[in-house]
Amino acid sequence: MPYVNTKEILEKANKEYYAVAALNINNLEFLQAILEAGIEKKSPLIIETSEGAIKYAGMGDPLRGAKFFVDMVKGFADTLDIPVSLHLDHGKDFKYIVSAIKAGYSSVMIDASDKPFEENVKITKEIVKIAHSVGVSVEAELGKLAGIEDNVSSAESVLVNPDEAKKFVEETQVDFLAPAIGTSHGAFKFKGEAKLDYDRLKQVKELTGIPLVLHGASSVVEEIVEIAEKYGADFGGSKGVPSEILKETVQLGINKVNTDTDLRMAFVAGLREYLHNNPKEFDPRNYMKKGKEYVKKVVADRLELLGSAGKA
Ligand code: TD3
Ligand code: ZN
Repeated sequence: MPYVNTKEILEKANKEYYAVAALNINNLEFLQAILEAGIEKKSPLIIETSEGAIKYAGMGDPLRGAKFFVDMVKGFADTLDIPVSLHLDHGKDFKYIVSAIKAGYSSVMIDASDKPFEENVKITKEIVKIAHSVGVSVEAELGKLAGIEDNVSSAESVLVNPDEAKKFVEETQVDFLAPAIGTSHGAFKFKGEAKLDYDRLKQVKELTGIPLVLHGASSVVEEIVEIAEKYGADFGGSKGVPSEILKETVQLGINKVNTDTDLRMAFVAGLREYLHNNPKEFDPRNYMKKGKEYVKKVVADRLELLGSAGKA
């Protein structure tokens, strides 16, 4: 099974009550590590890139960056037996959204969650019209996530209103919805105990029935933090969404679990460890090995936890 539509992956997950990891990449090495985990666990995969990733890869040109990721992801996917899709994460700028659609992304997110409800509806509707006309599926967001990462920022969180979610899905015909239920982007998600609004999530699922997306879902893996800090990192105060809580959200209707921070931390832990232990090394194919190994391990554990292992 090659490069597929994200909708295909998520509708199966919705029917069979599991979630698929959506994993952010900026380069070849993270993609290789993620694919290796997916192959090993026989799991479908959603690869996603932010607008920042497209800008980075394309040396400033959105269409060039988007084409690069489509070529790379589709090129690999066509040689594999697991379903793989490519998604634009947090699309905000029409230039990037249209570039992703033109280049051949399987799905795009339009994130107008910082706008008033009616404006979010209007903007999302426009993107849905363009994307659906060429078979690309669409994700949108309701409520606001706190935290700052790339160009996605918001000072405080605003949780989703379930009645608005129902109205939003009916009016926009969006394919997947990301309801804000208390997570945030980055490595510092909770000051005290980790807590999400399960009731709201349950209501949104009952009222919409469509595949739901959890943003800011990284767990900040303890073993990884320990390794990174042993070799010089300072991740003091970091805290993610614990595994048990993630599992609970899947039972309540989450089908796509966005993960970036955990991969970044895993890679840098491996990189630090390797460089510390091999001071004479300067071949990137060697010094990136441990980073890739840790990314693969973190992803493989996640695929098991979310229930997508064996679903390819
Ligand atoms: O959308 N994302 C990916 C990262 C945000 C923009 O770069 C997420 O929701 C995952 O967030 P995290 O920080 O928990 O991995
Ligand atoms: Zn996000």
